[in-house]
Amino acid sequence: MEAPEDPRRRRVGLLYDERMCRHATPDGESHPENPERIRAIWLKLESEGIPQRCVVLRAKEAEDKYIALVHTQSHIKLIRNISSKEFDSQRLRIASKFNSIYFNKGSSEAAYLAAGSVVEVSEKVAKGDLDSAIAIVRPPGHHAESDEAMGFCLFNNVAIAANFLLNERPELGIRKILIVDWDVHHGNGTQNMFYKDPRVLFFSIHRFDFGSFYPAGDGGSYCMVGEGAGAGYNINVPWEHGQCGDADYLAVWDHVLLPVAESYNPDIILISAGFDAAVRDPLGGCCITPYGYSLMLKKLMGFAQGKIVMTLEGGYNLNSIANSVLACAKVLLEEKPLVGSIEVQPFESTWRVIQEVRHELKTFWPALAVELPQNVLASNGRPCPVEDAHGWLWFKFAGEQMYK
Ligand code: Q9C
Ligand code: ZN
Repeated sequence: MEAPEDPRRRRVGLLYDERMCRHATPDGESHPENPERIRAIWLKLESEGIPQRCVVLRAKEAEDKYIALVHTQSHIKLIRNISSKEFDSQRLRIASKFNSIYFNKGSSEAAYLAAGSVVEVSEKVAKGDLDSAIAIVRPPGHHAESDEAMGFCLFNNVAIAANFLLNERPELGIRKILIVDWDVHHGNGTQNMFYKDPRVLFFSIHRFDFGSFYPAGDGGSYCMVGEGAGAGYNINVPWEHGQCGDADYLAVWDHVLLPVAESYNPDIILISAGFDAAVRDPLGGCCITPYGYSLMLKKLMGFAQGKIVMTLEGGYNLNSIANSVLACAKVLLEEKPLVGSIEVQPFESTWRVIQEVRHELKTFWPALAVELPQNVLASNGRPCPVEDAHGWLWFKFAGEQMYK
């Protein structure tokens, strides 16, 4: 006989589906956003016995009427048809018209599955059938604009799910959604879709490098606070440079995100969980450890009665993303205590950015109006360990030459 289920045990949804691996470059050229990403994550979770402790779900295609809540008909039609035979000869040319996009015969199905999966798990968490969930999906979504594929993203998976909960399932009582986008890139698509909407508080923390980091331009600036009824409900934390890690992210959690989350009191939290700010990511140049991600997640579990949906966005080092997702899964399963330590101090630039963001948003969020204590500001910039091509460890200050 099976042991009775522990009623205190947290029900964590885990969604993975091999069909999302069929979206790949058309001629087998290598690409950072490739099928091995989600396979590596799934294999790691399996090797650690995580699926047995979760509610495992298969992907389900999104319905056009839900995608249409955030995307235009012409965009939906393009993504629906791009993999059909009639498009065989045109696919390359069409992809080349977009910024950082490829298509193949598996792209349409994968895009519909990724969006549908996030809708599915979000509905289950909103209902209370699940406490929380992780959707291991691709292609990613947060760069996709309402009428445009962009930055490896076809449909904006998280935005579709947020709109679905607000507009299609009002009986579930989800009135306020906090989206936390910790992918290393700015979530331009999601920002634009909810810019005037106070029902969605969009928070993005990303490399900005004064507007030169992808997707580049002013969109990711802290000045972008939302508009009309949505003023104050868009928060950007733009890093000035790479090398940001656990200490920097957690300082922003403590001094920006958590005070705002406390005041906003969201009904559910959707995380645009890219892992390209992880240590050793080839695109991000930041250094969050699995322990850092687990703390960032743990600190969010105090809100929205722990209703959290994590959706994969970017993340391009297979080991880093697998270990990071594993650490997050353990947090959602409430395997405790967390073990680890943060050895370094935030950069000086981190305190500067935190103060700029707090200043920009304090009229909307009184919790941000108090001056930061002088002792937190006194800490100095610190070096960050980086590995070179030969596996040598060097230490580097942001914006400086490497030295041993
Ligand atoms: N000079 C995500 O992480 N880089 N997308 C293009 C062109 C594109 C990242 C560089 C990076 C897209 C979901
Ligand atoms: Zn990214």
